[in-house]
Amino acid sequence: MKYFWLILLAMGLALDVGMLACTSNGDGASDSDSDSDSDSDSDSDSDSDSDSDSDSDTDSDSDTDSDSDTDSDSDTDTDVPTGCDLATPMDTAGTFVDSNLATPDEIDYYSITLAAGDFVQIFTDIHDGDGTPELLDPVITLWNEDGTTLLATADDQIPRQDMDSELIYRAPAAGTYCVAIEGWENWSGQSAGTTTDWNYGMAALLMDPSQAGWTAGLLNPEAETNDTIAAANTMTMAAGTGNATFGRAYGDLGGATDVDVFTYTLPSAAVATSIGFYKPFGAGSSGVQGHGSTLTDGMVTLTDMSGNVISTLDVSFDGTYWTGINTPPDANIPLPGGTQVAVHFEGGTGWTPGANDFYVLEIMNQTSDNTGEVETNNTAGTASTTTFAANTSGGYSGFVMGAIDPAATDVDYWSFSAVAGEEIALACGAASNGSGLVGATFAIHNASDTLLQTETESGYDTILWSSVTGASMAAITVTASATYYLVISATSQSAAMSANHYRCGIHRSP
Ligand SMILES: [Ca+2]
Ligand SMILES: [Ca+2]
Ligand SMILES: [Ca+2]
Ligand SMILES: [Ca+2]
Repeated sequence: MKYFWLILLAMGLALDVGMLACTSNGDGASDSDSDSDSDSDSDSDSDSDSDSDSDSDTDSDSDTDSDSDTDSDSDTDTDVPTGCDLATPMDTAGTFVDSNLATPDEIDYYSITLAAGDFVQIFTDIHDGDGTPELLDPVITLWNEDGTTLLATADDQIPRQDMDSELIYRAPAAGTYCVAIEGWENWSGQSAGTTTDWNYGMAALLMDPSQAGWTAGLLNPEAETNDTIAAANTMTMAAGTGNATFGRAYGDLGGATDVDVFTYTLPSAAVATSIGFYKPFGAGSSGVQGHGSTLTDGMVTLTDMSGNVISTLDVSFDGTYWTGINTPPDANIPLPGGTQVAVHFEGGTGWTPGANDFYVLEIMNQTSDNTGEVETNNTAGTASTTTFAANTSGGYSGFVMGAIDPAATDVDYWSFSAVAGEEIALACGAASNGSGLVGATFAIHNASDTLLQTETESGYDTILWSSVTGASMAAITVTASATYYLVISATSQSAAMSANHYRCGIHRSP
């Protein structure tokens, strides 16, 4: 896509984990360059970091392959839009194909062979290191062998890092599958321009822990039967920066009663765990727009090892959580280091079994978190203090978290200073962060403790006061340099789970 999202965040923690996956891209066929260029790894640490725009970090992959090869060598693919019947075979071992589109409307076709149940990650790398601006915004589409049935479409990663695309697919049956690469303009039917230097790299990597190229510990495929805590699959985890750990749990639902349970232990330095849906559902969709998974609704339940429910998220992948991004909510649960927990995945409310109900969960154990509250802070005079740091948008961001305990009684005040003329944007979540708080209300008061603006969380909708598209309310522009208060309360606590936290990011723009 051609635009960037401005995402204001409720979490300020820097996860520092190189999430994504395969480190390899392996020095592919084409050239010597060893580019094990990061591309995938590293980048998604993203969405946590403080600032506003998650897309900011175009990080890493850039380094890419030193290779100066202007790709001439490997342009072996068909290079003509003849379709899947003339696709160039490629492996699923991560061997990098380095090629280009010769004309704006060209589509390159490749074929891969998969066994039934195989998960594969297909990804592009437009940073080929030749020193010229890379203008191709690649779209990956996946087809059946003869190109008659569209199985999945992937544009950008979500959250967006750059223009590269990435797709995870589970093969429901053994066979040959056809992968097409083309420019976004061509795919979307827009003017394709006149650029001819549309280089790209792309690879396919089987999501098998024994497959070289993956970060050790990252991949945790399910192994049935895993329907109970006693029979759960024990996750390995990959090591992140600063003792953080992360891993992917993935599988498919084999019928209406299937539950897949994975267990893991937070490292001793951890202070929180985060469970989110991987990009197959990042576009808020099932089917072709959801990487080809037919799963429409998924429910994640986090329990202790005795089965006591800490948190539940029951989401529709076709839901809209805010129109700017449509990403299903993540559970971001404060938990002590060393805690052992179980994640239960099953179909969500409204789901009926489909032909290929696969899922990928991303789990991160974090060693830093938003600033915690100090009770008692139920009045303006006893407010907890918000700490701000400069953000990448030229303003300041402060991230806070706390619990409303007991609900309907506890009130949390957070104080902060703002300068006349500053715009105050707010991003908050309780239920949308996996909390059982019902009717969580977020308000800004002025120095006289007079209400300026308030909003109550509904379902998993994001509280977002901002000028960005899809915001729930407008940001506030303050007219006096003074102390202000963020005030949080809740109607009640869900009896179905114990988590009672909230998180907020306050973003001040001069
Ligand atoms: Ca299963
Ligand atoms: Ca199962
Ligand atoms: Ca509190
Ligand atoms: Ca309080």
